[in-house]
This record gives sequence, structure tokens and C-alpha cells, in this order.
Amino acid sequence: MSTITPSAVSSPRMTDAQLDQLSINCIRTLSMDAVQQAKSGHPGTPMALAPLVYTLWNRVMRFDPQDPIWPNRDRFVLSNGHASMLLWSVLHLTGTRAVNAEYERLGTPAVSLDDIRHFRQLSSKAPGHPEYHWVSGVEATTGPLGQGIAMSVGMAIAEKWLASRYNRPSFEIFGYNIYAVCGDGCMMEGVGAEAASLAGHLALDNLCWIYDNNHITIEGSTRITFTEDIAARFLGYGWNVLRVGDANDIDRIEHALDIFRKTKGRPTFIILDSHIGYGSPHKQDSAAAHGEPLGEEEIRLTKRDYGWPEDATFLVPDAVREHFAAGVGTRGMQARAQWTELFTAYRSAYPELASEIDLMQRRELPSGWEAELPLFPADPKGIAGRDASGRVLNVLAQNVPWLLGGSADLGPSNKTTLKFEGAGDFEPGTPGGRNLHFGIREHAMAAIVNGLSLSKLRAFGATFFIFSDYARPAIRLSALMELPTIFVFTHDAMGDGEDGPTHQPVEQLASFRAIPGLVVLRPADANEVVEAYRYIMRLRHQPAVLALSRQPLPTLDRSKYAAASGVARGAYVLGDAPGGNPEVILIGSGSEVSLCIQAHEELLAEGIRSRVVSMPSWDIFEHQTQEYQESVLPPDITVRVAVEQASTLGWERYVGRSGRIVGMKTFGASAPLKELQRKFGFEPERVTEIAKELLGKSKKT
Ligand SMILES: Cc1ncc(C[n+]2csc(CCOP(=O)(O)OP(=O)(O)O)c2C)c(N)n1
Ligand SMILES: [Mg+2]
Repeated sequence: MSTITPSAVSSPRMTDAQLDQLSINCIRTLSMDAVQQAKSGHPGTPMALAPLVYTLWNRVMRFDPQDPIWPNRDRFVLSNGHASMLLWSVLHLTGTRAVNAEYERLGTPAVSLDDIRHFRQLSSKAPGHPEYHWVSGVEATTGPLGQGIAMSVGMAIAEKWLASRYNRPSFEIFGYNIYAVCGDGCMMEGVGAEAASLAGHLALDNLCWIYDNNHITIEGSTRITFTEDIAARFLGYGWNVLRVGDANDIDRIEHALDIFRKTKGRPTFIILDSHIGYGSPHKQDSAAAHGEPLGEEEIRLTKRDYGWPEDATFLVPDAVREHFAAGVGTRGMQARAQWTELFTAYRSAYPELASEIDLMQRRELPSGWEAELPLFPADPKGIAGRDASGRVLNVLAQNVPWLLGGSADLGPSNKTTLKFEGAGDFEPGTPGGRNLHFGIREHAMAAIVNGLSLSKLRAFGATFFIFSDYARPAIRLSALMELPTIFVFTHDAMGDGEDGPTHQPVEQLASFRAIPGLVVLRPADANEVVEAYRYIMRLRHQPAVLALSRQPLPTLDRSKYAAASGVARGAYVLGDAPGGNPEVILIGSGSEVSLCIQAHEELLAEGIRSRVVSMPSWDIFEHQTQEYQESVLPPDITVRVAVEQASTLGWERYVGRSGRIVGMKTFGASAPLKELQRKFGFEPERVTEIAKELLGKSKKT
């Protein structure tokens, strides 16, 4: 046996074909070595898909490693995120540079070889799965299967919308493609199917999914779970379906990608037949190659199969870096230089449009974004949270041209339809429309609005609060990615009583409050809705959930009670005991704030020093100074009652051991709202009674 030395893998006289192969094997061996070093990870799929990723990046994609956030770059989404070593390898080999959260270019590598050596270790820029907020060059956080492909549909919608609004004759400012790589898992997950269906309907011909058809998942062969005719399925969705029968045939792969780029009016689905763990003598085509290190001996044998030095680890021949620099590096640099020149001319010809693009890229708002936000006069009958929201959204969307969104077929109920002149619907023939119609696809909707946010649009998605359950995985990802996505959820409690417990949220508020970084707001009246949006619009790196009422809520008299601007602090003293020295504090959110006010007034009338606190957002309140928090909830006032038509879970933190929570411990029921309020105890008299009981002033005690 002759050992090949590192210098022997490359020589000055290598042909292009040899350089292609060297680059592919470099991706493979880096992936194998990193997983082995970490003693955990997924080597098999990077080994199989290295030729695809190589071809896509080095031959096809318009991406400049020097500026991974150049607005007109092609997007690459690794939806089978467990194959993250593909991405870390290619980001490293292309010399992609890092940017920070302020979108400044740092000049340092996005992923260094040292990061790859520390794959999956704390603070390495090569974590277990692709993480958008953590590694430059990652277009979307993936790992939960199906999310990446669903987000890619949002990215494709965004590109169409951007092109429609900003391109002008001779100025193609936006014209990029979105490539998503996915596996059997992504194909099996429902969210992928929802998204594919919508993408077909919308004729998104800027979107290409490449499906790694390896017949393997964790439990073994897909014979045991997944035997449908996937080509027929995608044809049924209206996609252009292509097949490449050999994942190592890079010319065929390039050809298929070329067909994609020439195909108009349909997204493209490329079925790529591959062998997981390609080249590994004992693990190829087996589930064992999916999610564990190959083992040192097997790695040696596989490297021998590739013609790679068996004992070298983390070897990156200079020729590979040079080959990537000559491919994607040069092509990307030229494309970006041309674009920058074009954009300079565009800026003189269309200064206003250019400045919109600038603002959007930095997630900033145009001046005047708050103009003409409504101020609702006091009104005991009031207005529903959802109606106030509809009014506000329609104003904001006129002030912020890149604010857009829609509902999962509940627009008329959610009141999220943008109705002003020119708002329009986003449909294949009208890609400039501001109203998106997601159909009854909540999960894909949430992922798609994330895709829109990743494309720097300000996007909202809407449904009934109860069906947020169908969207939760994508909402969680919006928080993990630190995206300012907006989720508008109406019918936030028992307001649509007759629909019954299937439609009445109970645990949803508590569960969203548990998601780190997600801003949850449940406004108490129309003016709190305005202030909630004012707060949300300023967010640049956090998503928000708005829980809004179906039924009218009294519009509070702000000359009597504190200003709604208190929303920006999460909780605020709405009404207080004369002299401000309360003996009991009533805390509510949303529809229960008016109820607390009624109880508060009754207590005051009986000479009990009551304070009422509106608490639309725990999360925002938690971020205030301790001094402020204690000014709202003074520690020495321990008689406290919290009222919320939702799971009581967590309210203990605000009412303490000696307080009481009026909330839900069961599911709701089907009945008119008033009856439900009585049955579940959401009545002012009950709250007053509890307060008095706690104070030892109840007649009953
Ligand atoms: C939503 C979700 N469910 C389960 C998993 C755990 N998981 C990770 S990879 C995988 C198997 C995926 O099979 P496939 O997509 O065919 O990937 P391959 O092994 O072929 O690379 C599973 C079940 C996950 N990451 N996301
Ligand atoms: Mg598979």
C-alpha cells in the first residue's frame, strides 16, 4: 500500500476536472474529519451532496464571499440542516467574510478552519446546525426539517415583490434565485407540502429545490415509511420536475440548474439520486452514515477511496481555495461590482426608491412612519382589538411601503386585509401586491413570513390565536433567528364563545411567553393596540406576537386613567388609590383590564385603596429597571390579584404566594360570552370579592 502525501493531492498541472474533484473531496473530508473530531454530527449527507453544493456554489450561484449580505445575491438554504458541514466547508473554502448584527462587514472569516476543527463546540462558528443569527453566510436557521424549504418560499415571494416594486427599465436591481437543498425528512414534513403547494400556485420560477433522494432516514430505508411518487406529487403542485440520476455527475447537475434558470412560470424541483456516505466501504447507503462519526479506520478507507492522503486531517490544499476564488469568488465579485455601479446610477435616477432599499437593508423605518396613527376617543362600548389593529395596520402599511402580509384564510376575521388604494393582492400576475393569501396553511405561513423577514421586508402573518399552535415551530425559529417578524393573532380568549373549546386558547399565552426573545403583547383597548404596534415596528431583531380580542373592548378614558404609552414598558399603573398608597393591586391583560377597572372602581367606592395595573407584555416589563418594576408592583404590597382568560401558569411570579390568580385551569366551553364569563368567574364582583377576602375585609370571612 502506498501512502499518498498531502502534496500529491494537488499539483500545478491539474486539469479543471481534477480541481473540481479535489474541491469536492475537500468538502467531503472536512465534513468527515469535523464529525469525527466532535464525536458527533452527520457525515453521510455532506459526503453525498458535496458535488451538488460544489457545483451550485462554484459554477452557478451569484454570491460574493466578500459581502455575504449583498442584496441581489442568490440565496442558498440548507433545509436538511443536519448536513451543516456542507455549509461550513463551503463558507470556509470560498473565504466568505463575516458581518455583524449592524450589517457591517468585518473582514474576518465567517467560518475559519479552526471553527471547523471545533465543530459543534461552544463559540465555534461551525455549530451543529446552520444558525442565521450566529454565522455569516447562513441565510436561514435550519434543523427542524421542512422549515428551510418553507422559508425559501418566503424568500422567493420577497424577490418577486422587490423586483416588482423597485426594478425599472434598464435597472434590474433585484433579480436573484433561491436554491434550497432538502432530504426525505423535508419531503415528509407537512410544512414542506404546504409551502410547495403555495409556491406552485404562485408560479415562483425563481425557486429551485434540490431533493436528496437517498432512500435513507434514521430508522433505515424509506421503504418502511415513504413510498409515494414524489415526482407526481410535485407535478401535481405545478412544479417543473427534473431528475439527475447520479449525484456525482456535476455536468448533469449543472445542466439541471441551467434548465431551472430558463424555466418560466413554475418553480423547479430537482430529484437527485444520491448515496449517503458515498465512498465509505462499510457505511455507504446505510442509516449508519446519517448521524454518527464514521470511525477512524473507516475514514482512512474512505479517504483512500477518494485518493486523498489517508492520515491527513482537515487538509485544505491551496489549489482548492484558489479554485473557489476563481469560480464563485470572481463571478460573485464581478456581479456585485456591476450591481453596485447600476445601483449608483439608480440612486441618481430614483433617489426615493434607492433610499427605501437602503433603509430596508438596515431594518430601519422611513421618516413619517408613525404619521396619522389613530387616537381612539374614550368610548364605553369601544372597539374590538382586531378592528383597532386593522385600522393601525392600514395606516402603517401606507407609511412603510415594504410592510406586507396576510392571513391563513381568515383575513376578514383577523381584519388584516390592507384596503387602501393600490394595496393589491400578491398573485402570479400581480407580484407587487401587499396582501398575501396563504390559504389554510398556518405553518407554511409562519415560515414564509420568516422568509420575507430574512429578505428584509417587514412582514406579518395572521390567524386565530388558537391556530398559532399550527404555526409554532416557525414562530420559535423567528425568535431563534432574531427576526422582526409580526404575528397577528385574533380571537385571543373566550370571545367567540359559541365556537367552543376547540377555538378558545388557554395555554397559548403561557407557551409564547416561554419562548426566549419573543415579544408577546395582549393590549387592553384600542389605544394600547396603537402603542403595541408602535413598539413592534421599532423592533429590529425580535419577533412579536399580538393577541387581540374578537369582541369590542371599552376604549379607556385616558384623561382619567394613565396614557397608553405605558405599553412600551410592558406594564404600567393605569389607575391608583388616591395618594398612590395602595393596599391591593389588580393586574390584568387584554380584555380583563376593563374588568379589573370595574373591580378597582368598586373597591375604591368601598374605601379600599386599590391600584389597577395593565400588563400587556411580561417580556417587555421584565426588561425594565428594577426601580420601575417596583414602582408598578411595590414589593411590600403583597395583596395582589391577576386576571387573565388563559392558563394561570406563571402568574405566580407577579402575585406571589399571598396573591390570587383568576384564570383558566380547564378548557373553555361552547356558549355565549356572557355565560362563559359567569361560568369561569371573569366578573368584576368575583375579583372584588377575592381582593376583599385577601385583605380580610370580606363579609364572607
Ligand atoms: C422536525 C424534525 N423532526 C425530526 C428531526 C430529527 N432528524 C434529523 S435528521 C432526520 C432524518 C432525516 O432524513 P433525511 O431528511 O432523509 O436525511 P438524510 O439522513 O438522508 O440526510 C431526523 C428524523 C428533525 N431534525 N426535525
Ligand atoms: Mg434521506
